[in-house]
Amino acid sequence: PDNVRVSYGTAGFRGNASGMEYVFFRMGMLAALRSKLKEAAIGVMVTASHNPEHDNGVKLIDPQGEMLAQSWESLATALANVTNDQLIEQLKQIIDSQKIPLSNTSFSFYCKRLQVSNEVVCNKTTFANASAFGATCHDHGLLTTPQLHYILACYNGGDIKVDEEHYYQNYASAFKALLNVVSLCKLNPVTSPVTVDCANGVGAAKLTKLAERIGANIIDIVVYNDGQSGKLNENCGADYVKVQQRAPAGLNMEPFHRYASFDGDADRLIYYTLDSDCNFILLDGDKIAALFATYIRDNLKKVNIEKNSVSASINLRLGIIQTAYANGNSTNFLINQQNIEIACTPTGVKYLHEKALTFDIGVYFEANGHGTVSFSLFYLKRLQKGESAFDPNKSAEERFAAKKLKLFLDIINQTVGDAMCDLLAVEAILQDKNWSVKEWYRIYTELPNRQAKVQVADRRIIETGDAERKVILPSMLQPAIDELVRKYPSGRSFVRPSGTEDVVRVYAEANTQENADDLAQQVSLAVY
Ligand code: 16G
Ligand code: ZN
Repeated sequence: PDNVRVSYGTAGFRGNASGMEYVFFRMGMLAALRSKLKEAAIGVMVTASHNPEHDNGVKLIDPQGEMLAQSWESLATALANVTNDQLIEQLKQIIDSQKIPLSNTSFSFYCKRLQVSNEVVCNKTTFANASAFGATCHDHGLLTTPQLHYILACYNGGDIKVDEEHYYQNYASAFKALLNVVSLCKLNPVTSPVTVDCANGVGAAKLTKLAERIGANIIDIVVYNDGQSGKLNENCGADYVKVQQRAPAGLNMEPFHRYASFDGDADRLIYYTLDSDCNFILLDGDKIAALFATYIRDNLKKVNIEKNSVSASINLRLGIIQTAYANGNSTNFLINQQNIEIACTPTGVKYLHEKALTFDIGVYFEANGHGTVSFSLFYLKRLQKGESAFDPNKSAEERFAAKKLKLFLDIINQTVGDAMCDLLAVEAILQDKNWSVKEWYRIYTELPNRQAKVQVADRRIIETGDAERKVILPSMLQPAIDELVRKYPSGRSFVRPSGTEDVVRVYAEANTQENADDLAQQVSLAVY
C-alpha cells in the first residue's frame, strides 16, 4: 500500500494481519532464494509471538536454526517495500548482489501460528509462492517457534526424516535421563505440580504431548489457558505477566505453588508464585539465567574438568549475557556474589545469541524470559574428557556431576530460546537441588522496577548506544535522564525505540516500587 513502510525488525515483520499478505508473498520468494544460496533448507515461521491475536508476523530461519543473517534483513526490508512494478528488478538485484546460483535446488520449511487469519495468508501466499519459485516446501503445520528451529537444524544436519515426534522423544528422554541421575543422588526426590499458562497459544497442545512422553509419574504439568476458551495472548502469557507483574486473568494462585507462563509461540518462559503474605513474586529470565549458570558452574567445580584434562592451562569461560532490562540486583548478584562474567547487548535474541557464542558456555536470557544456553565444541570435548578421565578413585559426587552436565546440555535447545526445554531444565535443577520455588527466588531480591511506553511522532529520532543503556540522540535527553535518576536511591533508567511497536520504551528501577513508578513516569515525560 502507498505510504506504508515495513521493516524486518528484531523478530522479522510484524503488523496487523489484514495488511500483511504482500509481505508473506515476498518472504516466500526470499526464502527460496536464500535456500538456493545456502544450499540448505530455510525456515519460514509465521507468528506474532506475544502480540494480540489480530497481529501476524513472519520471520526466516537460517540453516542451523539461527536467526536470519543480519546482512539479509535489509534485503528482506527492501523486497517487502518495493511496488509491484519494481519487484522483478529488486529480485534481480538481490540475485546479482548475492551471486545466487539460480540452478540450485531450494527447500523451505514453514509453519504457522494458531490463528484463523494465518490459514488464508499462509496457504495462498508464502507456501505457494515459494513453490512457484522453485522451492520444495515442507509444511509442518502448527509448531512452536523453537520446534521449527530444532527441526530445521536437524534436517540440515542430515536427519531428513526429522519431525515433531522426534523433538518430543529427544527432550523427553534427555529429561528422564537427567532425573534418573538426580534421584540416584538423593533419597527422596520431590515432585510437585507446575501450572503452565500457555497464553492460549500453540504451546498448550505441544506441552501436553511432551508431558505425555515424559510420563505423569515423573513430571506433573497442569496446562492452563489452552486456547479452548480464551484468546491468544489476551490477559495472559509471559509478556502480560512480566510487564503487568500479575497473574494471568482468572488464575487462582496459592502461596509457593510453581506457576509458569509461555508466550504465544512458546519461545519465552517466566515463573511466578505468591509468598506467604500473598505478594506476587516474579521469577523472570534473569532468575532463570542465574539458576542455570550457577548450576553449571557448581557442577563444573565438582567435576574439576581442568584438573582431569590433558592441557589444564586452558580455562573454560562461562558467561551470562543480559540486556539493559536485566534487573540491577541480578547483575550485582552474578558479578559480586557469584563471580560470573557478564556481558550486555542490545535487545533482540540475535545479539544475545551472537555474544553467547563467544563463551564456552554462554547463558543468555532477556528479562522477558527468552533465552537458552550455548555450549562450545571445546566444552563438549572437555566434558567427555572429564567423564572418561574418571577412575575408580574418583568420588561418586564427581562422577554424578559430570554426568549431570552432559545430560543438562541435552535438554537445552541450543538453536533458540525454547519455553518447553527451559521449563524442563528449571524443573530438573529444582529437583536436583531439592529446592522449592521459595529457595530459588530468594537467591537475590529484585530491585522494584517499572516499564512504560510513550507514543511519539517518530520514535526513530531516538538513537541509543552502550547496548541501549545510553541515549545518543537527541543529545539533551541523556543528561535529563541522568538528572532524574540521581534523585532516586539505587535508581537506573533507560529508554529505547521499540523494534516491534510504534512506541518508545521506558525502563526504571529504584529502591521502592513507588520510586520506580515515579522515575518511569518522570522519564516518560522527558521523552515526550
Ligand atoms: C522481539 C525479540 C525479543 C525482544 C523483543 C523486544 C526475537 C526473537 N524477539 O520479540 O527478543 O525482547 O522483540 O521488543 O528477537 P521491543 O523492541 O518492541 O521492545
Ligand atoms: Zn515469542
